[in-house]
Amino acid sequence: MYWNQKFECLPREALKNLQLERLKQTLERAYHNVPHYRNIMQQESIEPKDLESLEDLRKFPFTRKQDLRDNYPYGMFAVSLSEVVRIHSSSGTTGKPTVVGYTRNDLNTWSELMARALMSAGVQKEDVIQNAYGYGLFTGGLGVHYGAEKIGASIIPISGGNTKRQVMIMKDYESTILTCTPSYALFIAEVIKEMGLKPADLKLKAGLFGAEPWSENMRKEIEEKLEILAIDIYGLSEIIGPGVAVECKYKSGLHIMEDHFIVEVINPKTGEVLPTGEKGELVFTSLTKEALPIIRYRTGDISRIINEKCDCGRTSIKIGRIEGRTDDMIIIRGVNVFPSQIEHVLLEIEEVEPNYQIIVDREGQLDNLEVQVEVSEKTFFDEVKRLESLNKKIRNEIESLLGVSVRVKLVEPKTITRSEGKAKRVIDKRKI
Ligand code: DLL
Repeated sequence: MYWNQKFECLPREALKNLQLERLKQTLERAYHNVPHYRNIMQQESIEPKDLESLEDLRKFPFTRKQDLRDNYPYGMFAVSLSEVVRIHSSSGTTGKPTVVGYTRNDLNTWSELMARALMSAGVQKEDVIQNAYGYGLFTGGLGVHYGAEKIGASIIPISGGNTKRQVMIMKDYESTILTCTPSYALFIAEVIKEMGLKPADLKLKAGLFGAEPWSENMRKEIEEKLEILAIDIYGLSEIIGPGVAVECKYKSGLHIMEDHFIVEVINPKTGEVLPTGEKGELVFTSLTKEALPIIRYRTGDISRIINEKCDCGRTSIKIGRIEGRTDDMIIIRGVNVFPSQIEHVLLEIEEVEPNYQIIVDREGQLDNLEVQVEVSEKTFFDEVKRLESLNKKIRNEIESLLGVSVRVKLVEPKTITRSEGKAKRVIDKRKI
């Protein structure tokens, strides 16, 4: 099902031509209206007119989150505030937030992309969407909201939190689609069970989950526990919000909305563009944005490009699931560790739940890695022997995958704090 078949299935040649034309306009817009872009291009002795082909994009300098911070709040805008009709921002963990603005046309584009994303997951006019992404400065809530209205589906703007009420509304209003972070979807599944309900008592059939890293095993858990199709949706506020890329029902990568964004994958250390298929940092360039044109934005997200024909008929290239971030990589005694690797191991083990936390600390000169994970309710907490062997099994598997020693702490069900938005998986207590 397509929202906009013409653009979603544009032949590659036509798509490339469109990208080139739009890229030229974007570079001009950025150069002439944003001092930051003009300065860095001048420093690198490059100008928009030096771009003759799409490949020439790699000659242009990157944009980093720090650039948005340095130009806080509105310095990266290419239009005056009188043309801006919406402002969002993302908090991040350190420093000033990143502020992003949208013109009326930008909002139309974003709604269009979200309409495509929702339809790619099978959403239709008749559907009732329970939108449990947070409404507010975060782009998740309003992003989904406008896309849903564009399609003409019924949207319930419930936002995150108050999980019992979520479940009551889900049942009584007969929600068919759930949109929220994957960790919150699992929490909702837990509360459904606690309230004595089963998936069959609900009308839910699919969900679009994103805004935080999750794994294939976590998808399996969500699909089994809620008896739905779970679709991965990706995006970031600096680029537009949710709707930069989304899976179709074949779940074999996330289709990039290539008529609006160009994606590159680079080596995060050298900045060099990597050949198709190699894993590296995603870099996006916007092609149609007016208020905040963005050139070669370094996302910090790690993935790879999948250039294969998709059975759904969309012609875009895809990216693989986000495998981690360049900045959430933890270095334990010199070994690079991604939380997603630990999640992968944990979710392969039947006796534990997908609720975990990774704690890094330092004793003297030595880094300690501790993984706290909840055992499932079926696993009796008083059977010491069984717990010991479970602990050992998890430890062995993590150690053989990562090559670093780890302490595993099994905790009782429901003791790890649940998140209603983005889950915080890693607590780094080291003071380095
Ligand atoms: O999280 C936008 C969004 C809302 C996407 C709702 C999907 C659904 P930010 O708050 O700016 O925007 O955070 C962006 O979240 O760089 C990734 O690290 C992470 N992220 C987003 N989607 C995914 C995903 C929104 N599907 C940052 N898988 C990004 C893994 C994701 N990580």
